[in-house]
Amino acid sequence: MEVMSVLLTVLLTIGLWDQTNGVSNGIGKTPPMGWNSWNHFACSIDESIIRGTADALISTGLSKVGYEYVNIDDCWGEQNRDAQGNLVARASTFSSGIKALADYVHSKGLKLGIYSDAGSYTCSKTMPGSLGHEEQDAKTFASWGVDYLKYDNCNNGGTQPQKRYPTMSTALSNSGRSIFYSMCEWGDQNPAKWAPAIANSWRTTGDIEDKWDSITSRADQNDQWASYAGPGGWNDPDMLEVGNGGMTMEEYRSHFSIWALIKAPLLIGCDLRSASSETLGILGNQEVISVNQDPLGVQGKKVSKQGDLEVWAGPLSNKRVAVVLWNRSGSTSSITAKWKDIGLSSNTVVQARDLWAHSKLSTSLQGNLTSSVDSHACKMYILTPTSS
Ligand SMILES: *[C@@H]1O[C@H](CO)[C@@H](O)[C@H](O)[C@H]1NC(C)=O
Ligand SMILES: *[C@H]1O[C@H](CO)[C@@H](O)[C@H](O)[C@H]1NC(C)=O
Repeated sequence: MEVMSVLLTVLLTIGLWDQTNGVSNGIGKTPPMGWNSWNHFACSIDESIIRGTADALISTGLSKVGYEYVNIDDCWGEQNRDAQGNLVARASTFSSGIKALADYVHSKGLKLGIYSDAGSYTCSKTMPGSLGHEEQDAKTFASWGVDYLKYDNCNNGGTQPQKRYPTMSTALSNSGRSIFYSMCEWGDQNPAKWAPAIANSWRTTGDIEDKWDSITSRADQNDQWASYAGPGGWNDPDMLEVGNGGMTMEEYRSHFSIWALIKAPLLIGCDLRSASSETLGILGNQEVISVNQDPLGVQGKKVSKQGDLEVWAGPLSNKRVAVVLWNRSGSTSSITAKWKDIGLSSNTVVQARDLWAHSKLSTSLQGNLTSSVDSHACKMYILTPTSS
């Protein structure tokens, strides 16, 4: 036992072990950032889309602001396993194979993600799931150079997720490669309560849609689990819809701001090869991204609400506070964030920086921050105390 405690002390001292959230695979210290094929392409994917997206992450500059994962969702494989029981890339759409794709993505300094399902078939039913094949499939993914696994929940035979998801976690740990483990069981059995020990992220909701009501409801459902998130393990209210065309730019700005504040994975879901400059302007806002990637890793929460006028906030490193004033109503309104609601003492004086205007407010503030906010829009700030 003495040996163990000495070893633990050494690990703690050199930083190889910490008691933050998450399966102890050492990854996901900040929420993952990247792209996933599902929200825009669903099953209509092929290797040229994946390569083109990797190219676009570089050419748009998005890789420089932190987006690194290129994640293939459902429909990448053949209907049947090969004679040895291995998953096989679909010959008609991924003829070069997943290893070649991983090599290409890695050559750009990016990482490759893949998808499977904790059931007999994936959700599309076009390919096998990994239930009962966890060790073999995890080894296959590792041998291909995969860096991220999204693990879905269809066709599961009615077995509880607490029985099915740890098996893949162990298999990934035994695979010989660091693979981000993204559980996608849609919030069944309140995964925030048990997934932090086995996964790097867990969905808290059903699938997102490119609609305002979907964004607001997913944000609210995810909010109740805020205290369970932290470095190494994150609540996941599902991937971004920014740029897919179903909402206004103000609505997309709100969607992105709230996802950043609540430390959600920032996984782009549009076709980046043809994204507009407005879309890229939202996704590429480094000041908003800095809130998401802040090393403190505390999920922001809804802290006050008057009708459809809401204040969301959370602490950042260096005693700073991130605040979103969010107007969910049908008309422009004034919204006030009060210090007592956002974790500042009443005598604290702050400088406020507007993360969308990219400017500091001209006067310092004490007690509250009040601003007019358009319908379905938000304002987002970082408050830096100058005295208290
Ligand atoms: C906000 O603070 C200002 C300046 O301290 C004060 O005059 C104002 O009444 C406050 N507004 C609200 C809504 O608390
Ligand atoms: C929120 O913004 C909308 C659209 O501009 C506006 O019509 C509405 O009045 C605002 N909400 C409130 C409570 O003022």
